[in-house]
Amino acid sequence: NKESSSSRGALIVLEGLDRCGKTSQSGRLYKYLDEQGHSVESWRFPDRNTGVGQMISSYLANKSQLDDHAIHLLFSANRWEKRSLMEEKLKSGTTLIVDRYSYSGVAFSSAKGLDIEWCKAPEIGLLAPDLVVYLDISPEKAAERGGYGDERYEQLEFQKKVAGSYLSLRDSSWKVIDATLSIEDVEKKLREVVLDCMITCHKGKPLSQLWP
Ligand code: Z5A
Repeated sequence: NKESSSSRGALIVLEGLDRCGKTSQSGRLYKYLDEQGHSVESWRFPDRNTGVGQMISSYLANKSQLDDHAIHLLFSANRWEKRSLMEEKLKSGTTLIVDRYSYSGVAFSSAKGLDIEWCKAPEIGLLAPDLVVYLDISPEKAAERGGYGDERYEQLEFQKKVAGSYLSLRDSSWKVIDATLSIEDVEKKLREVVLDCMITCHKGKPLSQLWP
């Protein structure tokens, strides 16, 4: 399931618990790469702007109820509806910084008790990231950051389960950054691993698909 390509952009995914700093770091990384003259875009999942995304947003805000399997498939569909655009952008040389991806899908749904292999199945065939960065913070420390909002998963007990799910998903290719360091120190470490990855992609590393 490999495809050949040359001088393409990199697919960079940021993962982690709620409030680990993904949004802050995506913004900083985007600004840095853009200023360095790279073609770069900042994406996030769920993408709440699509029809599917609006259903997800309403569920997260507790405005609608859905079976756990059904919401899992919607999160996955939300990635599938962006797949061809993602491939187009990467092949045309644009690097994508993506705040949450399939790993969030599997980590959050399996934390509810759904079978992990069942959770992975609808993600098969999506583009595999060139780099997954896990911003590592304990659920307790994350909860101290300004408190949680009102969204469905923003509860300490549930975040503890999600942390456990992420642990079982992590593999040696993931880059783990201590998210309790200062924003500037996290930013510096993130830049290093991202620039390394971008060089590998520019040199012609082929795009591949989930799950490797
Ligand atoms: N979900 C799912 O179930 N299935 C899926 O397939 C996908 C997602 C894709 C919505 O996500 C929910 O959907 C999410 C997973 C689930 N539920 N939860 N939990 P979202 O993207 O809308 O929400 P979020 O990812 O949880 O984002 P967030 O709350 O915006 O957190 P963040 O982006 O990781 O953190 P932040 O906004 O950058 O920072 C949080 C605060 O900490 C802020 O005040 C910062 O100034 C501060 N901060 C950041 N870094 C630091 C450092 N280094 N030191 C001190 N303070 C810091």
